[in-house]
Formats: sequence, C-alpha cells, structure tokens
Amino acid sequence: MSDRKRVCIIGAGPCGMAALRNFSQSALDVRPEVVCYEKQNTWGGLWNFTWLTGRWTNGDDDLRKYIKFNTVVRNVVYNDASQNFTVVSTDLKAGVSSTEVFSHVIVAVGIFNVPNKPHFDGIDTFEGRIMHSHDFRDAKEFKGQRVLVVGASYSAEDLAMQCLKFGAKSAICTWRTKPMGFKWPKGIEERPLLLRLDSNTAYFKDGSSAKVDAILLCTGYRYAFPFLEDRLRLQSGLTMYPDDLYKATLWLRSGGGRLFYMGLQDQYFSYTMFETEAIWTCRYIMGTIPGEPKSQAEMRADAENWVARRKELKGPHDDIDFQADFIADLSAAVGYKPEAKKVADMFHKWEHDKDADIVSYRDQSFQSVFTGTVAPTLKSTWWRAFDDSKEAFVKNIQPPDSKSRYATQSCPPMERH
Ligand code: NA7
Repeated sequence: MSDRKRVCIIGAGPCGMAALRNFSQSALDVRPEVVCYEKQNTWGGLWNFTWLTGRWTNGDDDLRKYIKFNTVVRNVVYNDASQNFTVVSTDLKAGVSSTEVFSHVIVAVGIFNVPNKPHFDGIDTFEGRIMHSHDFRDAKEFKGQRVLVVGASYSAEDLAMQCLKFGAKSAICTWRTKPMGFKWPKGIEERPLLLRLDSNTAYFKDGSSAKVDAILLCTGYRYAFPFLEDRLRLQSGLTMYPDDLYKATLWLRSGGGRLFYMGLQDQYFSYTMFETEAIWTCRYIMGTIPGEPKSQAEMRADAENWVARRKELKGPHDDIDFQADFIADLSAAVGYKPEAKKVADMFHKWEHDKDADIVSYRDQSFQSVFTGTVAPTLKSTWWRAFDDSKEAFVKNIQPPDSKSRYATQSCPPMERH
C-alpha cells in the first residue's frame, strides 16, 4: 500500500455523500483516495424515498465515480500490525466478492434500517395487519379501521394522526415509559403498555381492553453493523451521544483511531449534523484540524463529558440544546458556521407548537436563518390536505401577497371528517 491515505466509506446516504463531497472538494495534496460502497443501485439511502431530495442528488452527480453501487460490504477487520483495514465486499450484480485494504473506514449506513419489533403474547395469532412504521406508506389503507399504535415517540404521533386524518375509525397509542400527552383530536387516545392480544382484543396494563383491526409498531430501530468485527462494533443503543466515540464519530475502543461512524445520534438536526460531522471527519483524516489528533486520554475525557451531560437530559428541549451544542463544538473546530443555536430556536418553537396544538403544528411557517427566506404557507391546512404529491403541494402554496390564513383561521377544526 502506498503512503497515500485510502478511505472506505460504507453507505451513500446523506452522511456518506456529505463525506464524499467534502473529500472531493479538498486540496489535492491532502485528498485521500476514496471508495464508497453502496448496496442499493442509487444513492440517498432512506432519504431517496422523497421528492424533496431530488435537487440534492442531482447536484452531486460528479460523485458517482467514487461509488460502487450494488455492492455490499460483508466484512471489515482491523489489522493491528499494519494499522489498516481489510474490507471484503460483494458486487451483487456480478456475484463477485473482492478484498481491499484501506487506511481509514467511515461507517455511514444509517440507523433506521433494522426495525425494532417487540414481541407481545398473542401477536402471532392476531388476525389483522401488523406493520412497523418503517414500512408505512399510505394511511388510506387503514380507513375505517381501529388502529393500535405501539410506541410514544415521533413515529407514533405521526402515524396515529395520519391514520385518523385519512379516515381510520380510531387509534389507541400504547406507551411503555411515558405517554406523549398531546391534546389529541377526538378518535385518538393513549393507554399504558399493551400486555397481550387475544384474537383481535388488546389487553393493556391498566386492566382495560379494546378490539383492534390493525397494529402499527412505532417502536424504533436497532443499530446493525453485522459487517464489522466485534471490537469495532458500537455497543450502545440509540441515544443523543453514543458511548466510546470522540466527537460522536471516532471509535475509541479499537481500530487505531481510524474508524469513524457518522449520523448515529437520535436526530433533530439531521442534514446540518451530517454535514458538520462530514467536514470534521474528512478534515480529521486529512490531518487539517488544528490541535488534532489529541491523545487517547484527552479524547476519552472529552467523550465522557458529553456522555455525562447526555445522562442529565430530561426531554426534547434539553435534547435540542444538547445537539446544538454538539454541532457548535464540532463546527468551531473546523471553522464551519451552521448557526446551530439559531436553528435550535426553531426546533424549540416546533416542539411548543406541537404541545399547543397537535393538529396544526405542521402548518407553521419558518424563516431560514441562512437566506432569510420565509417558507410559504399553504392554502389548505395539513389536516385538510389529502394529496402528498409534489404537484398538489405546489398548487397548495399560498400566493405571497395574500393574507395568511392564520389571520382568519388561527385554530384548524378538530372534528373528524
Ligand atoms: P423512537 O424515537 O426510537 O421511539 C421508539 C418508541 O417505541 C419509544 O416510545 C419506545 O418507548 C417505544 N418502544 C420501543 N420498544 C418498545 C416495547 N417493547 N414496547 C413498547 N414500546 C416500545 O422511534 P421513532 O420511529 O418514533 O422515531 C425515529 C426517529 O425519528 C427518532 O430517532 C428521531 O430521530 C426522529 P420507550 O420510550 O423506550 O419506553
């Protein structure tokens, strides 16, 4: 292997693409050779489902040459003696496996790939449909049904509301740790944890029961890195700052300070955080961050400070400030200005909007802290808009000079359709 650094990026989702773009734009004398493996036939990962990402993917077209599409990484091993990684991959179309050696590895496979599907007694003989939120596409499928939503986080709220909007008869959301506690429209209620099912009757921890037609498991995801040897594999579950990672990216337990994870944290900022992590990771690998690399002890102390602070977080508002501070810390080290604190104010407002009115919070308009552009309001509120297509969205945009509907319709109707 030559002295030139050789970086393996696993995954061409938003994190992997951000890393690729940063490498490709860096100075030639520090730019490493980069190979990105992507098991799908296109980039974007989970995010390519949406028409909203179209412009981003077009903009990165010249990055194709770095990506091996339809190629799955099977095995990554760190070689202590030579301080490099052996990566085995399979070209799924050709059915051919190959082995390559890299100086650094960036794991950017995303965290929403493997659904967490808890077992409940009687679920195997439940007569209705059981679906994880990962596979949810069209709420119309649940029209007229009594839906049981398991979970009390973002997906649970979203799917319960979507189902009701599109005509579900009712939705019961069942919680394990604490209820969501929103002021739900008629038709949605929360109950303590589901204990068991008997045919289509659900039994809950408070002794109540209800007949249900479908179950939506909004129970989150599991980290999965089956291709990494054990000592390289992250141990913690989904959290705002996983254990054993310097700057939430550099793996401290093994891998000689050359293994990086991206986009692992529970997210508020998503793209902003991915971009910040990409800049930091690329520059760290290229050796262009002042004051880096630090000693193992310094890196561990830094990581442990973040983990200690994570343990004190009490809810979404704390989480938002924590993530803003994390991004501010990382971006300051590389001179990037993602305006994390100003963006955090928007997230706080978003959470307050949600608490104030679960039906209308999606209708609020926000102003970009970068361009000053104010997002257009829509003629129909979310509760009244039944077509999610791009065309319908564009038609629904309120002309800029018309009076905002909020002047006349401060609170959307809460009744069922
Ligand atoms: P999240 O945010 O990981 O939430 C998962 C929810 O599922 C949460 O309320 C969990 O309850 C609940 N859960 C998990 N396992 C069980 C079992 N066994 N029984 C009952 N309830 C359970 O996933 P989402 O899909 O909502 O959100 C995904 C991402 O979107 C999120 O990470 C953000 O980045 C935005 P718990 O509170 O643990 O008791």
